Amino acid sequence: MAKASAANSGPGGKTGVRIVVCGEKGTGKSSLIVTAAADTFPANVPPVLPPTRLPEDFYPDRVPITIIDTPSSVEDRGKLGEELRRADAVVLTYACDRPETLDELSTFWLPELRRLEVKVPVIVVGCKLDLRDENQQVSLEQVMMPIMQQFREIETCIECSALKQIQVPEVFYYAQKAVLHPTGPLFDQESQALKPRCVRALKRIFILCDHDRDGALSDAELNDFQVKCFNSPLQPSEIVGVKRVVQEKLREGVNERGLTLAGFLFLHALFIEKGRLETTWTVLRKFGYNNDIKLADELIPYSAFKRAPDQSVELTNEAIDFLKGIFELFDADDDNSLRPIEVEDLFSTAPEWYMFFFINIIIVIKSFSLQHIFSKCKTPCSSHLLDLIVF
Ligand SMILES: Nc1nc2c(ncn2[C@@H]2O[C@H](COP(=O)(O)OP(=O)(O)OP(=O)(O)O)[C@@H](O)[C@H]2O)c(=O)[nH]1
Ligand SMILES: [Mg+2]
Repeated sequence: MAKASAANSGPGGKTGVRIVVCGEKGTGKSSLIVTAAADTFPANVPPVLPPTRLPEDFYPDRVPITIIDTPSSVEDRGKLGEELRRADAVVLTYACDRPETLDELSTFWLPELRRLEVKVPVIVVGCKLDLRDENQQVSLEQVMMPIMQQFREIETCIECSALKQIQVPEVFYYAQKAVLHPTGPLFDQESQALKPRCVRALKRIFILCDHDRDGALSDAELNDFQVKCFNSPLQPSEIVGVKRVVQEKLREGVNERGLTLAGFLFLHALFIEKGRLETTWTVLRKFGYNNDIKLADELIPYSAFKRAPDQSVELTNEAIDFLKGIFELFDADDDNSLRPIEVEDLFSTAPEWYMFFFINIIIVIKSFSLQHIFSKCKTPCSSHLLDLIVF
């Protein structure tokens, strides 16, 4: 049963997206919803529509959307709050022909969402674009930039006209996209940089794709990566194009062996900056990461192997060769030992608890000599320690 529903779910396991539309009275909320769903501008709309469903084939992500219209009267604020608390995303409207409704976004609506602790992406929508004063010289970007800087929860802003059917489907597309491919876990808006957990995950993916472990993705490795994530190969000219874009902005992003880790991370930051978050999310999800950028439990190896008192554990030659290879790879200064910074690098792609676990072992090893540890293994507590080391 659980498997069947997982198969029917969209990116990140979502089976539906609930978008709540709110904003000042008469800004065009209900007309926008009807026009999006029915593809025609309604002559008359009731003040508040019943929930409107957009079928799963409405947008490419194939996740059905439920749009909730809301009342704008002050008496109905309780109902509005209830709906907002159940929202996956909020569409917040103003009217392009009434500048005061834009001002009210920062004086009332956005602070109100914060007060209600609605922590979902907000799409600001300027309705009735057809009525905008043509002499108005300021661009949407100029108007919205300071508001977006103050209220980072605004995912995007867009102007539309339900009457002229301009950019109406886009409104709910962006809202759905903000839910299915959220910015928050990937990118820090304040510092304009990838978040540490995202960097760690991408670094692990890079290492997994760098089959010959030469610190760069060759054209063939890039192509394998592309096929794995997007089911289609890259044309040679596309590979050249990708590398050129990276190299132009970040010289060390490409070397004679291919795309470096710095280049790979840069490329993802660029996708996110350009609003192509679905690209980075597709990559992360293909490699088993969930919406919190944590690896799915079944991908984390866990051995329930228990040693009987008269049994011992030995690594196979293949395991030893593999570990030696890894050791040499991370022994950047070739001094046959891993300095703390090299150890940190070695475990930087592991889940947090893994890292904690290994760093603790290393601390123990550093504070005892190995012989000391083995001599102590006769006590139950230290025998557990030996298990950890063997693991
Ligand atoms: N010119 C123009 N008029 C629009 C557009 N969208 C809505 N309107 C008109 O604006 C008025 C208000 O539209 P509604 O859709 O009822 O707005 P609302 O925000 O739902 O209003 P309340 O529910 O009363 O808060 C109606 O007369 C609509 O016909 C548009 O894109 N262009
Ligand atoms: Mg209405």
